[in-house]
Amino acid sequence: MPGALTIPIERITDPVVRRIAEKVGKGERLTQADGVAMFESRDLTGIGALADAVNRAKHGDVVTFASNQHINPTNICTLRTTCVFCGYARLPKEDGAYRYTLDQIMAEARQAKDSMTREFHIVGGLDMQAGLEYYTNMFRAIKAELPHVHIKALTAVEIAHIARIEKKSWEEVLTALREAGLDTMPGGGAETFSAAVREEIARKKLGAGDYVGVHRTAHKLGIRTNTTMLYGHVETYADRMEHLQMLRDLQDETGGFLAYIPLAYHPDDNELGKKLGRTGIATSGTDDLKNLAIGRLFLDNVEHIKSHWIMVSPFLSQIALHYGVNDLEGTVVREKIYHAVGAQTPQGMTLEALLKLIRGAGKIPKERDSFYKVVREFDETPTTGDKAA
Ligand code: V47
Ligand code: SF4
Repeated sequence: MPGALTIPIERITDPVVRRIAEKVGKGERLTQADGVAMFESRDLTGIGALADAVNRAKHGDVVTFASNQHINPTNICTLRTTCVFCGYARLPKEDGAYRYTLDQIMAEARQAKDSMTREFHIVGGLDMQAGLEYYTNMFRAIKAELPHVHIKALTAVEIAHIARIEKKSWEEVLTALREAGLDTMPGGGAETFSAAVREEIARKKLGAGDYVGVHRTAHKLGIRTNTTMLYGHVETYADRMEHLQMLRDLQDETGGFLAYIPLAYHPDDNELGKKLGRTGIATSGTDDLKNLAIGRLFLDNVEHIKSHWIMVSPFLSQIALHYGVNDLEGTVVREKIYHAVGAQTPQGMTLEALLKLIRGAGKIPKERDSFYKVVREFDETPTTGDKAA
């Protein structure tokens, strides 16, 4: 259960992190410089212990997850050649390009009928043929057949794309989508906000100000959203903190973010990976854990920090439950975007495997809905770790 915040000062060896811990203890907000100092510090366990203390004060030992199914309606994308980190997108006539018809979407969606899926996570490319009607028809059809499934769909970048091709405002597009069944929005498309980084990895993508602007518009309409940061490519620690500052500022203004999910860059099968000469896993376990822990500490106004096990492996996500994380990307059915860039993880996880992972960390698993309301508790008391054979 949530409780008082106790700063684990004795577990922190780096004096710089100790000073940051004292600020946290006094309820003072961290600065971007504090964040950079933590990224530079070698005291991973100290930073983790601090993030864990803050997380426990908010969520106790409870770790939530949702049962969701990914649907990627089209991989055709006008930014295919300029988002150099992306391995998923295709040009319209390129091999492997696809755009699902409504029937194909419904065939995928119907898999949720006899399953525990409560959420569809629907994102795709910036396809000139996928305008407002394509998505409003899709959402209406899904809600007509599967009214109990929540629709978390379309990144800020996709919203802005639809608005541009339809010559409508973001507000008009979001309002029409909501009327058709959109419930919340995912956090993709943020990448790293720094203009210099964007110029290098996503030259033509919606800029930081507009990403924030679309989310602000959604929040003002009452549409809650998630947010992300892509890390581990060409960005600096200062870039990461500038990014988190923009997210914290918007959250101060609107309170509309549900969760923050740092996304570890994967270098396979994309131009950027080739340019950087990297393959396999680009980030390190240390950096993955720091991104989660620093997200927890700096984003003091965002309730939920989610680890995306598909990107960082189930085992690292399990350890992350002691580094400030209170939520795991859920059972997930058929993930495609990261598997296009070399993710070696499974494309989904069974409920049993997820429960084992959470319990193995000594935590209490609870299934949640898309607004983080607990919808299912599980009987057994958690173990404090794995049993020897
Ligand atoms: O914006 C693309 C990322 C994001 C690569 O809101 C890559 O609940 C790593 O945002 N290496 C889309 N990442 C996915 C996303 C997301 C995922 C899970 C949950 C939620 C949520 C949101 O995928 C893109 C981009 O940042 N991505 N290519 C790559 N090579
Ligand atoms: Fe298109 Fe998104 Fe890939 Fe960029 S990251 S090319 S916008 S699908």
